[in-house]
Amino acid sequence: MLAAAVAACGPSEVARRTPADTGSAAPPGQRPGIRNADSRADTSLHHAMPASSAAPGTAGAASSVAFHRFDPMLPPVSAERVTRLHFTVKEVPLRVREDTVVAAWTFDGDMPGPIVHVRQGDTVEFTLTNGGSIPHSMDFHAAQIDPKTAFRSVVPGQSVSFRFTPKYPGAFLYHCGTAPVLMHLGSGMFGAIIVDPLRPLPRAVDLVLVENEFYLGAPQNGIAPFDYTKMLGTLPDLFAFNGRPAQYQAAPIHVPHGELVRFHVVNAGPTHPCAFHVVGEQFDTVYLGAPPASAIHGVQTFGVAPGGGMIFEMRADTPGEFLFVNHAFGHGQKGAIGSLIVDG
Ligand SMILES: [Cu+2]
Repeated sequence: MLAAAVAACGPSEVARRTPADTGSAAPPGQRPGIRNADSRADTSLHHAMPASSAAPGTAGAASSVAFHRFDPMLPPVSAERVTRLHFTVKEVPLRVREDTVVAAWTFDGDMPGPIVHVRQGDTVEFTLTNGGSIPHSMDFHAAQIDPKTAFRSVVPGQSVSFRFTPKYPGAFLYHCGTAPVLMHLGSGMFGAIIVDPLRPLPRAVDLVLVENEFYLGAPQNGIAPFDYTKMLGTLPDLFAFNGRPAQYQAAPIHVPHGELVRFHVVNAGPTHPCAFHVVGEQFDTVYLGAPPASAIHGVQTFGVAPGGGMIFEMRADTPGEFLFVNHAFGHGQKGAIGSLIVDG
């Protein structure tokens, strides 16, 4: 029943439905061959980068790009203790609102990328293949690993592989770390990896919300590029949970009354914190660190730092419609808002 209430639209479906051709208009200075062999150490080189926007899609592609609601349900954790992941970088146009198509840089064709769900102590064997037009990389915040090797950038057509074992449970960000990170992270290259503790948390309706900001330039052929100068200015045009501003107001998330609801909130930023709050409720539990440790109770609002993730639990005392918001309301008003309907 719950599954039926939440629109089924996994990232892989989106990838199939969106045009893969992104054209060849990558901005000057972001071609293969630029100095970005290491994903973090060369971040300081952003001064040398042009204040440019993302590559637009092919001419006329915008009208053929359909809107898809992003499924916020956490997929089940595998019974296998080794998780093999193979992501492909795709630079694709994405419709994020009825009137807005953006030139996104993505993992597997959607923004955010696929939700990954593993267990503490599992082994993650990861491969990234660069199907884009410029170098890209992958940085898992759930990993403790030599970043210079694992998180290195790869040029188009090549792959990088590494493995890691999540040491702590929690809700973690992953993102492209290629310089300038602000541009890559800010153009759609992010997602969530949820790591369960060895002893599972109480049964709940598990939801994943990844917040991000949009800094957009003037549309070209109906497709808005991401604007690096605006990113540096840190005044976003839009915010979203799971890549589409206010998508869960248009199509709310339904849960049965009496169920524990667990929000795994990851903040991709790239710059602003998320003051997570549910109107008409309080969080029974917020885990400040690796759950189930560091739990606090009776919380109205709690901040999720950019680059961070927090787990929030609530059981609605009454059926009704509960808005979940970034209570930094200038940001909530720009799209970091959604509706949770607790059915009676
Ligand atoms: Cu990238």
